[in-house]
Amino acid sequence: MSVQTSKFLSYVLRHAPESIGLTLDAQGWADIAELISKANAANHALDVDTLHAVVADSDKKRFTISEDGKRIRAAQGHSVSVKLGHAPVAPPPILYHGTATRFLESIRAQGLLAGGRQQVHLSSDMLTAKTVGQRHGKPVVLTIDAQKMAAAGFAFFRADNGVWLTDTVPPAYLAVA
Ligand code: HQG
Repeated sequence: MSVQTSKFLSYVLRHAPESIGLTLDAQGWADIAELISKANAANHALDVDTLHAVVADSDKKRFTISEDGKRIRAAQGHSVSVKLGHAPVAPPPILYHGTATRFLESIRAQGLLAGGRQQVHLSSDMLTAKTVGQRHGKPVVLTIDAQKMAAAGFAFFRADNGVWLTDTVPPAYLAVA
């Protein structure tokens, strides 16, 4: 039940708010009361306790509740255009990206591209990257020389849940871990 609700929230808050007639603000926030009423109207049973339980149980802290408790947004993963509003931060020297081996050739040629999402998603630890890569097939972990990228002027952002975001990673900064 809660996995189903988590997937539903990810879908609505990252990819298709319009599927239930919801509008996100520029920073990706949705009004919780409106989300609940529109979800129910679209036949997705949701109440405030379930929503809070799903947010609290999310292993990757996928959702953020605003300080006033009235709004919710996906921490990262958006395909809809949002400006999360994070200031650029200095990254750790090395970041990791998990992908599938079948993408390697293309990644070596083009670097990491955001594809369907707004930005490239990176992890500060290898294990998380491996798990992310497994979603796509036989996993391979890439290291990103984030320190060198930052020195060259590339901006890095940290999502509400600690996932690192950047616009693109050129091939020169990538290596297989
Ligand atoms: C690959 C999940 C070919 C890229 C995760 C990845 C993350 C290229 C795939 C978040 C490429 C895109 C995002 C290129 C990149 N040629 N393939 N030039 N550049 N790719 O799902 O990073 O569990 O959009 O390596 O944990 O896998 O949903 O991105 O394999 O944090 O909360 O194109 O989503 O979070 O796949 O995952 P995705 P991702 P949740």
